[in-house]
Amino acid sequence: MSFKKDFLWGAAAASYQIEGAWNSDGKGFSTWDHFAEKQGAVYQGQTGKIACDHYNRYKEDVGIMKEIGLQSYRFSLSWPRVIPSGTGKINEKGLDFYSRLVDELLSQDIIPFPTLFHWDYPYELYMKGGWLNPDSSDWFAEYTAAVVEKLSDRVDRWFTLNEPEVFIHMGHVSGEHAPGVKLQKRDTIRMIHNVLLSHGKSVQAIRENTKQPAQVGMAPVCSVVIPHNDERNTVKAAEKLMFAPDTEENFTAWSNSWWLDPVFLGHYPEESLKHLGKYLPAGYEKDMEIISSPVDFLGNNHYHGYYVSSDDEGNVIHHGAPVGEALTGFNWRVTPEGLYWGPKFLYERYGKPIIITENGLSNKDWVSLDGKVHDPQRIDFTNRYLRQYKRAAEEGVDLAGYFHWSIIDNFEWAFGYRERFGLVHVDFETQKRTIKDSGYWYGDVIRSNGENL
Ligand code: GCO
Repeated sequence: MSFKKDFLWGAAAASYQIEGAWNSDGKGFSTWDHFAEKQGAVYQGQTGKIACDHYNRYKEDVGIMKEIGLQSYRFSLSWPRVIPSGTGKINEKGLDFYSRLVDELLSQDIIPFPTLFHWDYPYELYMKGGWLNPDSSDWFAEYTAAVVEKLSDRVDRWFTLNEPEVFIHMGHVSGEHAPGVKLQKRDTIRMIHNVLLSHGKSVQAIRENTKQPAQVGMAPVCSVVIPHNDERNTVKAAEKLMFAPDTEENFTAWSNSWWLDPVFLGHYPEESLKHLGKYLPAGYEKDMEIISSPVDFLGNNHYHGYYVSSDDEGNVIHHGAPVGEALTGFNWRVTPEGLYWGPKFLYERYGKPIIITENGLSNKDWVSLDGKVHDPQRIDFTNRYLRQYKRAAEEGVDLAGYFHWSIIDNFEWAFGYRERFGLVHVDFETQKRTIKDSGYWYGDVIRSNGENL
């Protein structure tokens, strides 16, 4: 046995990417509703207005999850569906959708594992400065409390934020995602601090409002640096680079240590503060205790990493893609060792159980003449990554779960419906679902608790 007996096997999705019903039953406008209106922002002008129509088809979709054999479903709630203006009046119909979804999951013995925020931010709050506003963390805590009050009699585990590195960098630095702004370094660092504070206040709101003991964590990207060989110098160089301090010149919003040290160690990385501390809000130190409110696990959304080695003098050597290497539908590299080294390095630094909250690939899937969707690439990709993850488990890394991205083909942000990540195929003209070969294969992995890998 390599994965623990209580290891949790699931699959993930997110509100804006699958729900549709963009303005139904009192839902408020989100920054992704807004961004998708912008000419050229999304592939072929596609939007999440309908998506997989999961808002209306959730019972069918939960039935498919049951047929596959999922133990848990990681979904996100649309903040403006719950509180249309972001703060203040709750939209009971919107909150009721998630209550019904939770009931349906539990009726099928599937554990609900919600993420409170997966990028569809209330437009009305964006108009008030969004995450830059000093009140933004209180807004998020208020929303968290409303959701936990409603669902925590049946939900006992939560993620606060999904990939804050992405919604800050791509949403507010490069502008490729909603809300599509391009902030300067000072504003970005201020915004990151407010997001970290939002996470901390959300953890506290969960602890204060839950109706039963609950587990809480966050689901960041955690960019992974992979040793090109097992030599000691190389491993040390890769781990050092994965948590490298930030400087004035190299700061990006992707920094693992800048994001995770405050949450898990209670402080920003000292070396980085020498360069970037001047951009933090005056008195930021008083927030660090809230930011580092104890959590129960660390999520890691891993798709691909990059390889490095070290020469005898400790100089880092970057190993680029070999000619003709395997690539996914998105032209992402296939780097399965990342699901060994990433969890290992993260566990050694932060000491919290690891959950792979996303892992998967987009693939050029279609329904074959036999009516099935044959996706051997997804099976082979997932087999390779899970074997590496299993290796980490066998070596004692505390692994609590794995969520495949995604349960269903969905709206892939700026690429619309071009990229198919699902274990289940969707015909977006008819909304017909077809479980892919990988979905059936994954069910066998779950039933064997990974022993058949
Ligand atoms: C992310 C998001 C998902 C994406 C998936 C594929 O990690 O970017 O959490 O919403 O759809 O990762 O890019």
